[in-house]
Amino acid sequence: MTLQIESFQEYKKVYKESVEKPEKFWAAQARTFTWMKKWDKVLEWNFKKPDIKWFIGGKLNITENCLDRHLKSRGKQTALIWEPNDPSRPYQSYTYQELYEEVCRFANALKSNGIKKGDRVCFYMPMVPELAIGILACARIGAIHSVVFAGFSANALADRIKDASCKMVVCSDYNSRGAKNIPVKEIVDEALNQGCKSVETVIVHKNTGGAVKMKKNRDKWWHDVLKGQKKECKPAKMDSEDILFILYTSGSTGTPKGVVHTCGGYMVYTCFTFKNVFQYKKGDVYWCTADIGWITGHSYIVYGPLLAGATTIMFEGVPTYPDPGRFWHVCEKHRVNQFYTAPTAIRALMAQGDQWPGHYDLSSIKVLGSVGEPINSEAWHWYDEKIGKGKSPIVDTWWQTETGGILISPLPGLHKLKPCYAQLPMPGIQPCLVDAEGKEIKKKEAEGLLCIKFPWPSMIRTTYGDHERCRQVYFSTFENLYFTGDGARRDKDGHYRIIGRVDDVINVSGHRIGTAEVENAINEHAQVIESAVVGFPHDIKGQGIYAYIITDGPVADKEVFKKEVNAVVTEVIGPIAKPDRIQIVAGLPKTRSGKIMRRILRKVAAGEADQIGDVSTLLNPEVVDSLKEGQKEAL
Ligand code: 7RM
Repeated sequence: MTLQIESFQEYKKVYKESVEKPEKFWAAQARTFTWMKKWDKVLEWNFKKPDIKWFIGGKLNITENCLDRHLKSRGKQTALIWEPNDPSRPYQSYTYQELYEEVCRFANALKSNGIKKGDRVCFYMPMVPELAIGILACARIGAIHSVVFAGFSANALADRIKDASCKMVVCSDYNSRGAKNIPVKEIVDEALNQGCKSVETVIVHKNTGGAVKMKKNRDKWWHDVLKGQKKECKPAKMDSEDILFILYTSGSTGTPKGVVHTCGGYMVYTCFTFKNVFQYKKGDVYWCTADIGWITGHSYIVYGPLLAGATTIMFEGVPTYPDPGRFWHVCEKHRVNQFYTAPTAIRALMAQGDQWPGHYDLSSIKVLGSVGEPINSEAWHWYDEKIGKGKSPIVDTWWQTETGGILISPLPGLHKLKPCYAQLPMPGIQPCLVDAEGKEIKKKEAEGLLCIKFPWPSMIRTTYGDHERCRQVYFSTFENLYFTGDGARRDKDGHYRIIGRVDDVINVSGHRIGTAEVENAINEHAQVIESAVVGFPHDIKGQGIYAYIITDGPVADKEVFKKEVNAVVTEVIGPIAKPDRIQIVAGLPKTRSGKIMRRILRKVAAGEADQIGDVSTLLNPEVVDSLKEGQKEAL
């Protein structure tokens, strides 16, 4: 098993070693896994190209490490607990032996349906056990999974299927989330009608049992393809640098990009960080409330916990259904020891009152985690007092889709906590702050752009089908550094506090949304001439979406217009990208070279127009006053 650090002293020692001799450090971690063939060389890297390779020449299968490896020692231990949306339905659980068998059966079904090593399989599913089984089955046979969050629209799904040329889509009939029933299969059909020529087969998991149309020779039921499949499936021999999965994420420009993670490094890093950040001990029950549609679900519901032989919970529902006590009810019911969620959920539940956690026995909780966005002080303290009862350390974990695993986080019980700080780098992680020119700020106490100087095993390798984009977005801003897109502050003890994105990415309820994507969607509305989207502070969501829109004439009914804009955004991207506020404007502040001055738009949206300062260099300084006026009546 990978190293579990047990004291702050040890952390300091291990960190020092990991930075002085990274290859030795990571080789020692990697050695604790099952390899079909040992690697020849630990690391080769070049941030210019970029070209990053870990455990070169090594052969492995991540599922052999998630499943087979545990069968002897914990075959009867629960691997996965599934808690359904409807609390009156029974929960399900799978032992390691059972999960192993289910994964093998579906892996065989994939093979029977023409899926081979290297093929891309898209998953568009709710949080049901079959989603975890499905992606592990892909990994078992060397197929590449691309999970698309089931809240995205048919349009967004089609774009992602096409970008990765997926050969198969796995979905469910319907998705029940809270009181809603979402016709998942119908959305898939709509997406596939948009020219997804690569898709040969659609496998449909019967979730709610509602009626769906099945297309002949293309659509098959999950339970049918499993018929007669063997409970054993030889794991494919994968190279360390073969692709494990693609996961799409938003950036400041253009369409979402497919972040690529590879087998060897991702395995070593997610297991190592899971064990250390959550201080997981044998027998503990761990729950991460994320959706597998995001990286947090990939790394810390499925791979990290299973690699570490943990018991991991998968939750189908939402925090407020049937009432705002649901999370705490689940914690009590399964005696959860580590609980990992997002600040937006904490704020939403905090707003419902202290009585909800008060109804439940939360004494099993040992560690609390936060991820996805900066956690504000009020939420941190509520989480600490009302959920952790002042005795469960909070780990504020900072990382990204691109980093594959947690890079900066306190280690619970080891580090002295500093509220709202992600604190210190994990072993092997070398963060730095740079100024706008890319010069490293050596002074300890500083604020700057967060970069990473040295590779770590689970870092992004490329953006699928477009390596140049990967270079340009992450490795070209500053020479020889990985640029995170985040700004951060560092205190005199070297602890980091993440401030947030410095690019045109908005973090809405912990979800990354590119302003350009939302603008493109809004511009699809027939009456829209131009739009500009910025983030603004939002009490629950962290950031909300604020859209400035120029229309081709007066808008007759503003409420109808707002509904139409929301509808078009929902259609192009999905409901998560709907603007919270819309301001119809006559013009946008522009520089003489025609660039929109987003800084001004952000200030107006935040109601801080008094801080705008000098606007005389603008091409059209007169619009600023009318923007300020209009903000008060924004829809
Ligand atoms: C894991 C995940 C990444 C962006 C990242 C940050 C923000 C994530 C924290 C955070 C402050 C944190 N992946 N972010 N964690 N900001 N404190 N603990 O969220 O790719 O979807 O988003 O999220 O801006 O760049 S992600």
